[in-house]
Amino acid sequence: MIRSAHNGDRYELTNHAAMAKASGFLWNQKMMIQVTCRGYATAQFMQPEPAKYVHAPNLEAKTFMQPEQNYYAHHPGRFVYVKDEETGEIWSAPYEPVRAKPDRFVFSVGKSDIQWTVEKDGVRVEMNLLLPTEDVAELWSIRVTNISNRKRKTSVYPFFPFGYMSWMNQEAEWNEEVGGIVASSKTPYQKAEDYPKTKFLKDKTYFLCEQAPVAWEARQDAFEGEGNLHAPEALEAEYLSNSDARYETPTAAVQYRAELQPNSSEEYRFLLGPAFDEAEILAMREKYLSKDGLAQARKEYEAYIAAGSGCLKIETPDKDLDNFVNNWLPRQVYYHGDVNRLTTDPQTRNYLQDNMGMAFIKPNVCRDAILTAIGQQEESGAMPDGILLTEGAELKYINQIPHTDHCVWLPIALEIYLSETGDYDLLDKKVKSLHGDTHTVFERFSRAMDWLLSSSARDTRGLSYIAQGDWCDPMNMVGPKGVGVSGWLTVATAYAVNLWADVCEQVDKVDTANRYREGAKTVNESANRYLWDGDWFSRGITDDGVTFGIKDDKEGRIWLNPQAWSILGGAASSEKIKKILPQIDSQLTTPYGVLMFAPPFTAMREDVGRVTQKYPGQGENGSVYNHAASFYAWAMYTIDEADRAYSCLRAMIAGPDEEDLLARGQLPVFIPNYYRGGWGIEKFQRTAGRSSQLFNTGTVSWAYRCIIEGLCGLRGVKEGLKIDPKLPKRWDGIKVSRQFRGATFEVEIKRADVKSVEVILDGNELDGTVVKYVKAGRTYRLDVQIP
Ligand code: CEZ
Repeated sequence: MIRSAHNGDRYELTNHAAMAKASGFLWNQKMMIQVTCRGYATAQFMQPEPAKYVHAPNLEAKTFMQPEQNYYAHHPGRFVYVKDEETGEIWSAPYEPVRAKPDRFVFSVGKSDIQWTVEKDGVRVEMNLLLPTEDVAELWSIRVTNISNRKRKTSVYPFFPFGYMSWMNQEAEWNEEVGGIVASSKTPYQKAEDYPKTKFLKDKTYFLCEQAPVAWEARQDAFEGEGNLHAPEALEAEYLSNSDARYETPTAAVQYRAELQPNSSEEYRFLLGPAFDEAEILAMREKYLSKDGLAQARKEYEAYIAAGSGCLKIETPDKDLDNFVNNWLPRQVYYHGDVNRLTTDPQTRNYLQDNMGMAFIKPNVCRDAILTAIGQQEESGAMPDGILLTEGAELKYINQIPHTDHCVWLPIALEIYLSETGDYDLLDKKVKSLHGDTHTVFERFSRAMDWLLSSSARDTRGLSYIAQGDWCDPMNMVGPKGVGVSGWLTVATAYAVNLWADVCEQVDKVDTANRYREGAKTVNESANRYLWDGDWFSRGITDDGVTFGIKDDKEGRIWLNPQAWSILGGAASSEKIKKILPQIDSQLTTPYGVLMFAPPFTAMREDVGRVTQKYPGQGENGSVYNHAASFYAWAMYTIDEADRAYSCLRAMIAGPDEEDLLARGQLPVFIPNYYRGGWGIEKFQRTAGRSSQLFNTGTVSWAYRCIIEGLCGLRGVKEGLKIDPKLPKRWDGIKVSRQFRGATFEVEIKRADVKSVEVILDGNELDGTVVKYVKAGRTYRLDVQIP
């Protein structure tokens, strides 16, 4: 049903029904599109705020991408109807809207394109979607082949509905000038002051055809008639009716007559996208709408994607892991770092984590992001809720709700960047903030850590205030009065401050380092005094002084984050870790990964907040929230718990066995933000493991880091590359190729009868486990023996 193809470059799904929401996604810096195997699509572009060029048929609220997005017959999609002109029978590719059972179905997700091959009754339709690298448009080629042994007379109707574009103004028609259907609209607004903002928006949507069709339909009603999308009335006639849409729902359907000899085919090319005016549409046609234009775009886009291939190739006993890590994981990291989830005001924590992964792909992007972030540091040293990326951008949605954790992510991102590059000069760079004050990077980080340790951020017990949320966005009612504290943020503060102390030490500021270590120590003492619940750390203490995430709680009893981060930050002693880990094993570990907490809430807890109102097992309410799981995996690597780390990471990847894939309903081409929890609870068992299908997630930077620095143990330190692999016990060895500071490391890691890690570098025994003075351009051959 699912197989990897082309050396892992593609994943193919050969069943149209088993995983209806299985999807692939493509992006460039200006747009992204997610398409399901059955042809439904969700696309967005930036102008500069996210906008749509095709719409649902009803008025849509502006919102972020939805988990487990639902699809329905009229959901935007890209389809091709085929009519047999002799029998009158119709079907559609990829599968929707007609839902006629195909004789053969292949949905093939590539790294730089998405393809379908669908066969029915002796006709094959191949659809191919590509994106340009710099522009906003979908580049489609559709090939129809006669695979029967007789001559076939068919009509082929690409159908790309535009949806309800605007309640103020919308129309569509065939435009001879540009050679396609063009819909025009006015982005609705009400305030006069919004007029200038809408004036230059790309309010046209075009569907351009390389070859002129024999007929077209620009009005959705005329296309459907008294039929519906399963059997549009327009297809009963010899020709589509050439109807325009005048303040009627616009659509794009065109008709070609294909008379095909056995084994012969016709190929058609199309462009779909938004534009400001006709001139822009013509320019797009000129640039892309030809065989050569598409071929050129393909080459460029492949090169763009290849630039994000990352720094690691592995060969392990787990081939499916290899495939994911070598092909798909860096791609997803690259997506995050390159487009910041298509927002103009990413949450500060997302921005820093999405970009920290770029340290492994394009380190300069990470560097710039760190500078951009601290360029928006408040004068108090605190970090804002979101980072503004374009002129005129504003803090929106969740960024208007005060969260207190943003400073924590600074040293985390910096640590990864410095390990990877050794670029300590960054610390001396002066950064003028948008508030007008100037400090060096070093000073700015110190100020952020000072803020975390200050009485603005901590109560008299030394615990960190939560306000209306920490890492957990919807934990909004623990501390709105300004009293409640976050157990996670407390131990995370210690982690951040300790990381920063390490950096201080690396640049020989020993006194400063000691001062911060002392700060972290007092934080950890507070955590141990007020948050330890006997076998694990609690999640926090509410405005009214109620400690939660404790043994006595029936719901939300044990939370993963306080455990993982108390290990990272040093609050958890080794005795405590010995108590914590078995609790995580028994209460939080499921076949689909490690839960964010358990049991899920089934009713509102007004002193915890919105998180408890999410559906049990969904989102932050006790799912396998992979971002939280990835923190835990990293924590496990830092204490040599290689098996726990590996199983936690492995569970983030759907498959390989069929049962698992079906439960998740997702192709292993990305890690979703969650898999549903509720495993082992009767009511939720059926849906446990189901993927959110959302590929926006802070997980991937951490997961990639876990593989590189943890599993493979090839981690940068100031002097060079430190070798300390942490393979699962049942593995005898792996091979790794790692790019690091411009050099290539070919590494073979094997179990041997040794007491500690031993490294042979180019045939000679290495003194210690750090390869120093790494020279860019050189290839190093390492033979590593591990106990
Ligand atoms: O958003 C994520 C945030 O982008 O949730 C994480 C948080 O750390 C990330 O910064 C955990 O809370 O507001 C909400 O209810 C949500 O929690 C979502 O917006 C959530 C989604 O996963 C976004 O895709």
